[in-house]
Amino acid sequence: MLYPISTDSRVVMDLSGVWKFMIDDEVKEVDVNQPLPTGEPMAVPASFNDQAVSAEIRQHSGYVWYEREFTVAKALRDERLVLRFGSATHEAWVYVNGKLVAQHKGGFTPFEAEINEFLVPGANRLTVRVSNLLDYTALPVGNYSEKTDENGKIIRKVDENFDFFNYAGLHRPVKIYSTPVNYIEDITIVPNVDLAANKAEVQVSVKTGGNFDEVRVTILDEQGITIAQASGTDVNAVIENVHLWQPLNAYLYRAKVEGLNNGEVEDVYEEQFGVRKIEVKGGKFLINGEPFYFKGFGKHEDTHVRGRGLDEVYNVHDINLMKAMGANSFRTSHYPYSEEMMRLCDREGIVVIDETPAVGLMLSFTFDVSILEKGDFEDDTWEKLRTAEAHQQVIRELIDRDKNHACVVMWSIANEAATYSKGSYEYFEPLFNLARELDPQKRPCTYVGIMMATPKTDKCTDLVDVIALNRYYGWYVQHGDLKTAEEKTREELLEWQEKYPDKPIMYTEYGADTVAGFHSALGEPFSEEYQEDYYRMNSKVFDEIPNFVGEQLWNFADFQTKFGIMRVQGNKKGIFTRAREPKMVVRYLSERWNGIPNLGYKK
Ligand code: BDP
Repeated sequence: MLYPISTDSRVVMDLSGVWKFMIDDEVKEVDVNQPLPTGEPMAVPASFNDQAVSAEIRQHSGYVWYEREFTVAKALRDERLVLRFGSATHEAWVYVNGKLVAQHKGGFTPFEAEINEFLVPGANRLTVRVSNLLDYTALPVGNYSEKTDENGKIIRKVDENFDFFNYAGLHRPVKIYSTPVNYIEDITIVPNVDLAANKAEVQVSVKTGGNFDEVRVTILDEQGITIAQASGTDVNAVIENVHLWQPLNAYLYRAKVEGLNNGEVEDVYEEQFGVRKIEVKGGKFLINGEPFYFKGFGKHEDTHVRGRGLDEVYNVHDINLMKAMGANSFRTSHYPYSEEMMRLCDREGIVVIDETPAVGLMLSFTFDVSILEKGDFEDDTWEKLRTAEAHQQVIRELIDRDKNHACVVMWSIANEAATYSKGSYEYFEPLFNLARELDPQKRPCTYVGIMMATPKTDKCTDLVDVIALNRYYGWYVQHGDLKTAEEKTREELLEWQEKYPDKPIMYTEYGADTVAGFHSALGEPFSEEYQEDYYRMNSKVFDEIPNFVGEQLWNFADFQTKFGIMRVQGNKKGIFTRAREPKMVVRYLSERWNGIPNLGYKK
């Protein structure tokens, strides 16, 4: 799916701003043919939860309504007009002048609809009903319950089966873009690099709507100089002396795609792309033929007041903080991030592990691994969950959206699922097959494994290209005992390496809750000293393991969660506070990471 941009043939209108908002109390039916009976302001894009100073709004589970007016200039009315949502979390019903024009489930991927037939001259009313409900059919997974109060009103409740606040609303930009009636619908770019010959063959496939006599593809370099040109909806362009996209040293070519009729260009779209080669071989993760070492983070889209709403200021700032630390990568834990962030990472050379919103696929929890090691362990996760359909849909939508991004080097199909339980392989195998079939660039695939999924208990490792581990030795287990934690870390990593000598291993989470400003001469847990000792211990072990190819810690910054006895104002595992002030450990990690090359570490 193409990102909406203005070109010689296209106009983009941004509907960001202050909309009207109300909670649906489910007592009085909302009439979409009338303006919403509310004066409550709500800024878009953003979560609704923290903007209003209202516990009722913040904690609401159920449906909410948004509305605003818009006008389309007369000059555009004969164009094809598309209303597009960057995301609506988690489900949306969209009405233009009271008519349903789109419905979409899944809170982290874009959707759009042509709206020409619903428009009137002058003011048009755009009304959106949004649900933040999650259950056993949805991703992420929520524990859903409802009851009826004494007045007959339904009280719904979502208990997050995951460790981040269930922020919701119109999180990403809402736009109307125009295209001509004959238009470029999609572009797929696959660069095949010949490293030895220093050249690349770039396959560009174009999907069109309507009719064109000719489709013309031009490849331009960063200076705007034409490198290649060809006609057709499936072209192969050769780039000699290719300028590779490298981690932290991005180079972006452009594919200019034009649709022509009678020799005249009707529609034009430009898609940026990077040329790079990703391989997993002999226990190494190779970018452009060289072993890459992941240094970075699991993150969240999470900022003060905006919640999970797009915040480009924080996006730019976060990437600058990463670069200053010598980091080179992050994972979009635990859902697809905004398209704006993906474009920024392409530009900045930040390496991304792109994750689906499949989190919370685990209905029982224990740190007692010995139970899992006994015979054929089975809990009721794969019996009770009905997420397969949503999972397939999101894999389709994520790959469709992000397939051309140079920054994306691997797909993460899930975070911490019950891959130690019987039935998990049967659940995941078709999903891995689907991702591998759909991705035109055939990137590696993984899932991120929970602590209980050990070399002995995990049932799905055969499916992954890279063993990605979330580990909390020294925090959730061996709490405060870094010496034993070190032994356990080493023991487990060596066991993985021995069992799967060809698969690279990396940490996708490790961390310790740390209260900024809390210090301890004894290095007690929760102190800034403990956080630093914890990371030093882990680094030491990582450097001993030959196939260990990366460290992405948990978490970049403190973030908001649901209320819980282990959470004070949310999760404090950030190495930055939520306001992005560094904790003490940032100095140590910056020194370590600035000393580790992106390519060629552990040759
Ligand atoms: C892991 C989860 C992550 C949590 C983290 C933690 O993947 O979402 O926030 O642990 O407990 O289980 O801090």
